[in-house]
Amino acid sequence: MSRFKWWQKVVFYQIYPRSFADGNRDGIGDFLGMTSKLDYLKGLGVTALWLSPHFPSPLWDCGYDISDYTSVAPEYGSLEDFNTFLSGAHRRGMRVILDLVLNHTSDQHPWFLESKSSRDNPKSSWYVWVDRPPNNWQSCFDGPAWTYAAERDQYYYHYFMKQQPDLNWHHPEVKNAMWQAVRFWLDLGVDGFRLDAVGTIFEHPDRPNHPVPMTLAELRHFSDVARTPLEKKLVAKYWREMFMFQWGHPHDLLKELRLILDEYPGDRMLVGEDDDVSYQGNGKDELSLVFNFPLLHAARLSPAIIRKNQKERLAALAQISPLAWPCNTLGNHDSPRLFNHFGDGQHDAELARLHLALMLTLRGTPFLYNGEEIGMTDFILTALLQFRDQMGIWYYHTAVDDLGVNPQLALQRAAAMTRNKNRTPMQWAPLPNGGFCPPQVLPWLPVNPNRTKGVNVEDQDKDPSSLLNFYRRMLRIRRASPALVVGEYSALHERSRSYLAFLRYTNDQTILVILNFSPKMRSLNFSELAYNSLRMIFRSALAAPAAPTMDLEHVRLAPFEIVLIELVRVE
Ligand code: TEU
Ligand code: CA
Repeated sequence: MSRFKWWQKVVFYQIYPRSFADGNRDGIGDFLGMTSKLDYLKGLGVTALWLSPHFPSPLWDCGYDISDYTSVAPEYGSLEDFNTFLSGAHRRGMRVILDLVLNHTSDQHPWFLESKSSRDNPKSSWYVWVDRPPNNWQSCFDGPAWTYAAERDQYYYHYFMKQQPDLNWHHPEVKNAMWQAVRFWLDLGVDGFRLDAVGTIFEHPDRPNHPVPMTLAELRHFSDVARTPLEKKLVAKYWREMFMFQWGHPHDLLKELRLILDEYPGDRMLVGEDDDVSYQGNGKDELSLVFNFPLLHAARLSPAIIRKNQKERLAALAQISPLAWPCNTLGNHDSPRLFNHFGDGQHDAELARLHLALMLTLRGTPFLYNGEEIGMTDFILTALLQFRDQMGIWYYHTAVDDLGVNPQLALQRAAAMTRNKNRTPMQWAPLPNGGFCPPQVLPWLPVNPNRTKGVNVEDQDKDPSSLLNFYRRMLRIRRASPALVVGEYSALHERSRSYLAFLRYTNDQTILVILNFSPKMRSLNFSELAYNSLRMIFRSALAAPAAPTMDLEHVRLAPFEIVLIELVRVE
């Protein structure tokens, strides 16, 4: 496996710093807390960490509105605390990448405050200023994309919230300033970056109107009320078209960034928050990875949908370059939590195990999201005062004030669409605040009540049959199986609608992966496969049907069972 880069062999784990571990007991996660959990992460078996932004921020977008790119938000600790965390992770053989938000800064960043102050200061064109809105562009968060600044009697552009003004990346000084920030963290030894919203960095130069006959608020409302297949199809079309002129492909910029990282030792890596494989360039001159978002955004995970997704993704990557590497994920800080999103309300515990097995057996680098290992679920807030995601607060007020939606209904809709639900504090113990912070301290978001119903690390740590111990076991199996880490993929039994079967293979190892997505027992025949002997690596059904001898002609699968068999060929 030595010919592969470290980021092709690791399992990433996304930490949302504000919600992971509170070391100074103020209800907000911090580096002290994160450092105290490095042994937990090592024991879990993840080998690379992605931190959502830890930089100073006014928190309009929970930290994705940055007011200082080369510092640590005081509530998360000091730069020294960051270095303690980084060296602690490296000492345990774990890599660390940071979140790099290139498209925009906070409107409280000194760069914007200066730019906004007049029309002729040194930073006046570091952002996108116009005399009046040239088009109907919308922000994806809060209404029109052009906001007025009285100080210079002009409007500035923002793809996201008005508190997140877009940088003008055509300006060479913007690039130099941001590359300095990149070098600051690379010099400290970080192993790479997750590039936030790379597609929004450049907009269409002619700034044409989008063709959708409604505003963002009306489209969000239409998304909520759409019922017929035609309406739902129109919703999807409108979401695609509303922002189509506000996205671009910054390939040249990313090539420049890649060259900076390549100056440093240790194969520093870049993963883009996008699913367009063209960002992987020729396999080594742009991004190392992009996410397989089509799988994350699938309506449900069925064998047929997964098979089609893999066929398309692997073909698209192969077309880019034999070096282009896949990357799969089923959850992050923006998406509903995997456990309920891809559960069916009846077999959620079995499906959570099946979906993890899928992430760890598909070809490519898996990204896990903190809390999924204990089956954390979305927590739907019931009071606007609890909201921390402005996207939801804006939607509530717009729905009530502009669209006349009933306040109770608007609150339900806003709570369902916002990202508070999948960002609640990590549940460490069956305690009042889930062991995240002391009982008398108010956490920045409420802790999901299911913390006392077994959804916590402490209870699951001592239960051999818990999801947490299943994650630990599956991660250990993957680490010990080169074919699962770097092997090729080939689908089997492609017409099956109830189970997924495929091979992962290298020159030295072949593993048959079988995932039963149905609640029914199966008896399968894989006699078409050539082998001399078999080695059962793992099967998840403890009460698996006792097979007289294990042969591939009669593979009995229990409901939702995971089976990994090594096919040994003795030449
Ligand atoms: O998200 C970019 C992006 O895709 C969002 O428009 C996403 O669709 C939205 O969060 C609704 O799900 C990145 C970050 O992941 C997100 O947390 C930030 O809010 C956003 O950029 C702005 O930095
Ligand atoms: Ca932009």
